Amino acid sequence: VRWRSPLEWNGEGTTKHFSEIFLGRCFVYTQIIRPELRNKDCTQIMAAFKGAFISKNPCSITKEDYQPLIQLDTKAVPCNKTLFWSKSKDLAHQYTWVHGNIFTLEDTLLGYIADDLTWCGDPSTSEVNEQSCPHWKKDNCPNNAASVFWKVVSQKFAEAACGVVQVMLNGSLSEPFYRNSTFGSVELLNLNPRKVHTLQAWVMHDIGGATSNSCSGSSLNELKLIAMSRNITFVCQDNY
Ligand code: DVN
Repeated sequence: VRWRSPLEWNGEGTTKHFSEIFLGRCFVYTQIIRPELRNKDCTQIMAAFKGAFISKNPCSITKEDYQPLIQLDTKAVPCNKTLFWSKSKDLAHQYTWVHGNIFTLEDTLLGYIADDLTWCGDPSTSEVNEQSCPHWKKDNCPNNAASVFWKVVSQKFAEAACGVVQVMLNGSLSEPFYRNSTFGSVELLNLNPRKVHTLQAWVMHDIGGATSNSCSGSSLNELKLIAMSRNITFVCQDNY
């Protein structure tokens, strides 16, 4: 076995002051944003989060590593209030912030805490690695701590959805729907057709960009076919 020194990875290291930011966000969320969660134990949630990747090979994290964490987050989004997004993160979050009663993954506890953070461990220490972390593309390391986390929480978020679900897509791209994205490869395929009757796409275009009607294009048609094959009604609106 050749031990990798903690300097070798091509991605940014664990976010500085990771633990303080984690706990701060957890307390903001559970005490202020959703006071009905005020009895959650943020120290326990952080211990479960770190337990998934601390002292492990940072390219060999498994979905099972995150199960103890997932079991601590029990609050599901109400029916008809789930918003997925792909290549439209800022607009989607501005929308849910203004709207107040529709939720992206990053408006739920674990998504809120982890949004825009970087984290990884190293087998030789029980600390986080602040020097560098595997980059999901550049290091040929698909099973890194962050990618596996987002896959697990995205899957759970999609499985829990019910009623009509929304997805905001970026109509200024040639492929607003991209099959290999998290939305295309995880969330779409984990919607439960017995609970989700309709998928509604909002295809947003850059203001001042070329006018287009992406809903009638081939990329959205691919999404429509996948939804229909799963017995989910598909509706699409340009520039909702
Ligand atoms: O519905 C949302 C939300 O619920 C989320 O968890 O999944 C959906 C968004 O993911 P997406 O469809 O892949 O959307 P994007 O815009 O392609 O990716 C969002 C971000 O995640 C990007 O910053 C990606 O990094 P990048 O491409 O800019 O370097 C990043 N990302 C995507 N796939 C990833 C990943 N990061 C790590 N590992 C992956 N496998």
